[in-house]
Amino acid sequence: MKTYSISRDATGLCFGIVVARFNPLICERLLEGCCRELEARGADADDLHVVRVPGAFEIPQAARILAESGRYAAIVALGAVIRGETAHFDYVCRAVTDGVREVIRDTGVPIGFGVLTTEDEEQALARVGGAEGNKGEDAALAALEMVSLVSDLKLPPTDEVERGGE
Ligand code: INI
Repeated sequence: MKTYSISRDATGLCFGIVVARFNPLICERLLEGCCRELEARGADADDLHVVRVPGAFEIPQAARILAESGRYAAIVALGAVIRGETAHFDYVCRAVTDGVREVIRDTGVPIGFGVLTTEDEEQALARVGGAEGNKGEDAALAALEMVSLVSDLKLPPTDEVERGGE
C-alpha cells in the first residue's frame, strides 16, 4: 500500500487568518489557539496575518480576497455562531459554510474551518480550551496539512507514512 505523506511543518509558510468579532470572548480564544498551533509548528509570528470581520457572515468575502491575493499558503476561518442569540442562526451558518466551501472550490487555497456552530455559549466555551479542546488549533492544523497535500496529490503517492512534525 502506498500513502500520501503529510507535512505538519509550517516553517516559512504565510497564513491569512479571518476572525469574526461577534462573540469576541470565544473568537479571541480561537485566534489564540490557531496562532499557538501554527507557531508551534514552525510558523513565524510575522507570517500570521489577521483580519477581523464583523461577524461570521462576512468571513467568506474576506477569505476570498486573501485567497486570491496569492500571498497565503492557507487561510484559517474563525468564528462562533450561537443559536441562542439569533433568530437567523441557520442562515448565518449556511452562509459561512457555503461561502468558505466556494472559496476553496474557486481558488484551490486550503481553508481551515474553525467556525463554531453551537446551541449555547457553554458549548462554545468547551471548544475554545475546555473539555473539547480548542477548535482554533484544530482548524490551523487542518489548514497546514492541506497545504502539502494539495500539491502532493498531483503526483503519485510515496511509500512514506508521514514526514515532518509528529
Ligand atoms: N455573527 C456571528 O458571527 N455569530 C453570531 O452568533 C451571530 N448572531 O448571533 O447573529 C452573528 N451575526 C452577525 C452576522 O454574522 C453579520 O455580521 C451581520 O448580519 C451583518 O452582516
